[in-house]
Amino acid sequence: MNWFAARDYCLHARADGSSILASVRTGSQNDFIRSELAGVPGLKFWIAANDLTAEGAWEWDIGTGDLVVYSNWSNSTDPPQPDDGVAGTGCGSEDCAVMDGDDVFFWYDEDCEGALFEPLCMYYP
Ligand SMILES: [Ca+2]
Ligand SMILES: [Ca+2]
Repeated sequence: MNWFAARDYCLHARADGSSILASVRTGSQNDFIRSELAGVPGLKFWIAANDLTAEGAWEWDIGTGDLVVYSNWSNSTDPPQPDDGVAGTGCGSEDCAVMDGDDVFFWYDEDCEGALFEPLCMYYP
């Protein structure tokens, strides 16, 4: 599903509304998720980070100003992420973040509407 569908999916994943598309705010949270996802290499998972409101201003939900402070973008590709798709097909911007199982779950920006990945939901009590 695309990022918008993943966001909606997670919002409705629990009847009591206690679920959202995952935000990853600390290195320890990131490490925990990476260890949990280690069994499914090759898949990509949408997380909540996006720069839909203003290019380059990454936030944890659209238009909230809840800015991404901790991040774990991939440096192993040329150019480093996020690249807004500059090195890709050139057919659109990349404004939503995935944890990429092809690169040990480093973060990449991808096309929010055109790219189809798995939702990574976060539950809280
Ligand atoms: Ca972007
Ligand atoms: Ca990218």
